[in-house]
Amino acid sequence: MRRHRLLLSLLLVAAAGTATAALPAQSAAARTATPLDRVIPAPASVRAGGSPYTIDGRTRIRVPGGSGEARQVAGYLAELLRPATGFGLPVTTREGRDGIVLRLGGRDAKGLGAEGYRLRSGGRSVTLTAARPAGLFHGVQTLRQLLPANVEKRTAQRGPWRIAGGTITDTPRYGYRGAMLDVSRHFFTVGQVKRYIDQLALYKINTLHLHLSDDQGWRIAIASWPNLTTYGGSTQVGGGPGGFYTKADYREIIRHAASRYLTVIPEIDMPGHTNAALASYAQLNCDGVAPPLYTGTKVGFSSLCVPKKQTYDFVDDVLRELAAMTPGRYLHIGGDEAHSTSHEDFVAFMDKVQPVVARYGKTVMGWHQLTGAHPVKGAVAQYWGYDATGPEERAQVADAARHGTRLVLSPADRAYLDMKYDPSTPLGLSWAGYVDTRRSYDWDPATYLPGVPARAVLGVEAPLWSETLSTSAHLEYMAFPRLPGIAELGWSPAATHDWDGYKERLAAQAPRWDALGIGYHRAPGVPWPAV
Ligand code: TNX
Repeated sequence: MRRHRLLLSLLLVAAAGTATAALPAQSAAARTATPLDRVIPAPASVRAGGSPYTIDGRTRIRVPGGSGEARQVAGYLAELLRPATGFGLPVTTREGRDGIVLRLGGRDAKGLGAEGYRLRSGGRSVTLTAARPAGLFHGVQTLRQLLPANVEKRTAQRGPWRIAGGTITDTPRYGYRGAMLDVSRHFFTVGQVKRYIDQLALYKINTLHLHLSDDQGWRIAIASWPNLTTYGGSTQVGGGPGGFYTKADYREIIRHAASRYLTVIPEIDMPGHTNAALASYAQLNCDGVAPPLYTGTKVGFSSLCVPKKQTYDFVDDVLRELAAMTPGRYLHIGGDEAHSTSHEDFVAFMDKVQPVVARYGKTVMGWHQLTGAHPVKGAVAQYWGYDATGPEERAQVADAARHGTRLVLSPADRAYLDMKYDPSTPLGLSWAGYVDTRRSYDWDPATYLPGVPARAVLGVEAPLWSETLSTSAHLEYMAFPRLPGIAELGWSPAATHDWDGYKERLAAQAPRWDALGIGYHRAPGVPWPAV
């Protein structure tokens, strides 16, 4: 029996040899294993050494005694590796000391928390250990980056598929590591959003904030106010056809995000940025007259009618339906650039709407203008100021943070992926200045806002506003290479922060983006490999 099996595996290896004989040769760089620390985000701790592990035709993916979720992660890993390696990579729940082993819980998982993992690689196996399935998933992203970039291709490639020997122990600095996509200014389909989610997951981003409504379009179906989407969703910047998500579409986005361990935070921006809603329902306007749909890019001209009772019936219905279809903890209520709302009205509106979020079992998130009203207990404010933001505004945010409001940091001249890299960037805006790759990486979330206690910072988020962006290629050109830098600020310990080292690791991602079909910007200052 044993001999029989040996013979079989010899045959398999031989077959694998002939099958790959016709494949393009692997570059020298790909033949030597990637060092364990050449990963983004930088792992918290790396101990290199020992023999590498090589994935081959006999490799199994083991989930010893595997629970449902651990098996799903194993299945995801198998699907990731099979096309390029050409190996079967069967997933098994049998114990064994060889192959790729995914272990949930146990002694070795102590201290790894909700998202951490340990990766041990040696001659016989590579083992991922985590306390929670999210940790296994993040470990898989590390494993993936340690393999040659060709592993991302969907057709058979030549190996070897080697993982350097040693141990990585890795836990995140912040629990909130977000990216925002504006699907209002230009609409993006479910497929486009899923594609972006997959790109975010590669860098251990765990939150997708969807900007679902703005002046130019309402993108989420609300059954009690159907015109919001049928009319309010019918256009976009430049006058295109727009679009919207049915509840089933939205659930599909949430399902896909969850499969990549991302939580979705939906945003309904209020009381400004509401022209699409005002155009859809005349009764929401103070004068009872619906304005026309808007396809330009100006901000700050619209407002819900704060004194009117119908406004709160509307808000209640929208937040109730949104809460019912959102498993995550947060509902984002916007609150930025309400330039057509008086300060008194803004405060009255925010104070009235925040308890509605709580009534439907959710926690309020808002842009940092929320700190100019009275943030409720537990509220999260998203800071989007920049170097030109005045000291009073910063002080107001810091003051709220000292009184318990938690912050997500998205400084516009650092974290906004829609800012041009430099004057020659064909897409994007520049109101916050130019944001080159180094600038977006080179700051520290813990010390960025003076007077904010470190514990008030939940994490970071990279927003991508879409006034000038209408295709996935546009999104990717703006997000790559800056998004991985924000992801690293969210995950990696401050001690790993170093532009000179980071730019080398960043450059090493380029072949992976090529293999994934991501058209990144070859930004100056990064030693990109020759094409
Ligand atoms: C400011 S950031 C806005 C958005 C724009 C963005 C463009 C924020 C909360 N409001 O309405 O799309 O600038 O960069």
